[in-house]
Amino acid sequence: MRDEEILRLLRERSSDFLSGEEMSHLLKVSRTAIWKRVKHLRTLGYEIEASTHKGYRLVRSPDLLTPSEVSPLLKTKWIGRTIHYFHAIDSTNSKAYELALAGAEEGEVVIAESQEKGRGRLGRKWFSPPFLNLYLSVILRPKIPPHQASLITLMAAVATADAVQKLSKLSPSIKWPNDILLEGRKVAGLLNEIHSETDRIHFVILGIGVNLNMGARMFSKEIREVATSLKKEMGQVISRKAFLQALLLELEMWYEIFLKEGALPVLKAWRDRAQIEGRSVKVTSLGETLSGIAVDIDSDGALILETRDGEQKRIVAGDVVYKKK
Ligand code: BT5
Repeated sequence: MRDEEILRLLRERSSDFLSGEEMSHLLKVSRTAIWKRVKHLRTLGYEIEASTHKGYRLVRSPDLLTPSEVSPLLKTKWIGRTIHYFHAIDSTNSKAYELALAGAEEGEVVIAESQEKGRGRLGRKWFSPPFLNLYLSVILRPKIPPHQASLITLMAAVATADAVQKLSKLSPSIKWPNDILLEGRKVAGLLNEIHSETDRIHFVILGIGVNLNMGARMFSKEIREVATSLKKEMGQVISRKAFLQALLLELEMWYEIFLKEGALPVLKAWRDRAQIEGRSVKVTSLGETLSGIAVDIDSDGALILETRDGEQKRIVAGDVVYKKK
C-alpha cells in the first residue's frame, strides 16, 4: 500500500470520517497496516484525525510537492503527468539526464524538496535549501537542430516569468540568457543541458530553480545581495503547489507555441520582458570580457553586441552585467 492510495481515499471523503474497516477492505490490507501508514503520514506533516468509532479524516495536507499532492492539481495535458519525486537529491538535472538516457518520455518531471549539489552554469552552485523553493527538471525531446537549443532557454524564461507574474502580480524581467529578476535581483534561474548529435537533439533537460518562500535571512552570504524570493518581494508566503501548477501550464503552453509557430512569438515575448536593446552591458564569454551596447538577440537566441569600435559580435553563451546608464 502506498501513501498515495490512502490519501486518495481520505481526500474522496474529506468532509467525513472513513472507517478503518472500510479502508482495510478497499485497500485489501489489515487495519493495523492502515494505522501504521497514518502514523507515517503524520510524520510527513499530514494532519489526520483518528477516532476509535468513526475512523480517519484528513484535516490538512502539508505543502509538499509529492505526486499525490501535485498531480490532482495539474491542468497540463502532458508535462508533469509523470513526476519523479525526491526529498533530497544531488541535482534534479542530473537525475533527469540519467532518466532521459534510460528512455524517459517527453514531459516527465523530476522534483526535489532540496538539492545537495544544485547546479548553475559553468560549474556554479545553485543554493537549494529544503521545503521552501522549487527545484525541477523537465525532459523535452524537441525535433530541432542543436543550434536552436538556446531558444528552449528563452522559451522557458518567458514561461517562468509569466508564472511568477500570474502568482504574484509583480512584473519580472528577464536578463540574458537565463535569469528571471524582480527589482533587479534574481528570483529564478534556468539551466538547460542537451544531449545531441551533429544535426539532431536527443533530449533537452530544462532545469528551473525558483526562490519562493526563502526569507531574507535564509539566503547564503554569497547571494544575499543579488538574489530575492517571491515571499521577500510580496511579503507573504506563496503556495509552492499553486506555483508549480502555474509553471508547468505556462511551460506546456509556450513549448507548444514554439513547436507550432516557431521562434517568433517566443522572441517577441522575451524581448518585451528583457528590454535589452540599447543597454550598456559588460559580457563575459569564454573567458573574454567585452563591453558595449546590446543590440538585440538573433533568431537563435544569441546576443548581438556592438563594441565600442562599432563592431557587431554574436555571443552564444555568457554572463551579462548591466552597466549604469
Ligand atoms: C543558473 O545558473 O541560474 C541556473 C540555475 C538552475 C537551477 C536549477 S534547480 C533545478 C535544476 N537542477 C539543478 O541542479 N539546477 C537546476 P547561473 O546563471 O550560472 O547562476 C548561478 C549563480 O546564481 C550563482 O553563482 C550565484 O551567484 C547565484 N545563485 C545561486 N543560488 C541562487 C539562488 N537560489 N537564487 C538566486 N541566485 C542564486
